[in-house]
Amino acid sequence: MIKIKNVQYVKSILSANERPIPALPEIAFVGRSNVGKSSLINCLVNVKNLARVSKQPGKTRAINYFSVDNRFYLVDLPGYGFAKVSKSAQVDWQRVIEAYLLNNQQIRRILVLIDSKVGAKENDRQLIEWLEFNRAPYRVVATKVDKISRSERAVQARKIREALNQSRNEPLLFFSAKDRTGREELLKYIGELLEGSEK
Ligand SMILES: Nc1nc2c(ncn2[C@@H]2O[C@H](COP(=O)(O)OP(=O)(O)OP(=O)(O)O)[C@@H](O)[C@H]2O)c(=O)[nH]1
Ligand SMILES: [Mg+2]
Repeated sequence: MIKIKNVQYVKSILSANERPIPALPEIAFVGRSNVGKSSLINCLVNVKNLARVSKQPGKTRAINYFSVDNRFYLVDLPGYGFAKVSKSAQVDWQRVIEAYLLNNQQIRRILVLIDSKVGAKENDRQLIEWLEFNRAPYRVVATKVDKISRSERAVQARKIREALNQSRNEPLLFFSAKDRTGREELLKYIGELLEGSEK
């Protein structure tokens, strides 16, 4: 498991060519608005208000970079699928996200967050399909797992995999920023990703 000592907000960008220097490995967080991306990042690094959390969906509008021990970046992407946002703004966001995700050699993993209780929606399925098509490395993290019972986990995991057309043994990580379920597992996973890439 990686130890995190110093975390800093680096910058917010709207286009891929503004990515921070130095280039470091990047772990990206993507998912629907309100799914808990910013909360997960705060929980992971143990800093309360690092990434902004909001009750208003659509809060994170730019791509936010956080540097961890000058070793790698956690990247908080804007959420998609928020109904109150105009169609043209949705398309803009999609462009921003896709441009970031494509042709980025620094990305070690794209963590696709899906709400444990709500499950995967059509736009989640489209994102996964797009990631697969582009051979982008991703893994699904089911968030807010404190909202469902232990026995519901397996049921929800099956539903999410089905909705995303994934195989039954596709790994899925459960996480809760509220009770910190899955935090150590995710830190361990990120540690493995970084080790693999630093060799
Ligand atoms: N119960 C519960 N609530 C959570 C959890 N994580 C986040 N929330 C709540 O969900 C809401 C949205 O959380 P955010 O972290 O802002 O979600 P986001 O994905 O960053 O949202 P956008 O920036 O709008 O895309 C907030 O009210 C959080 O308090 C969790 O693990 N459990
Ligand atoms: Mg956010």
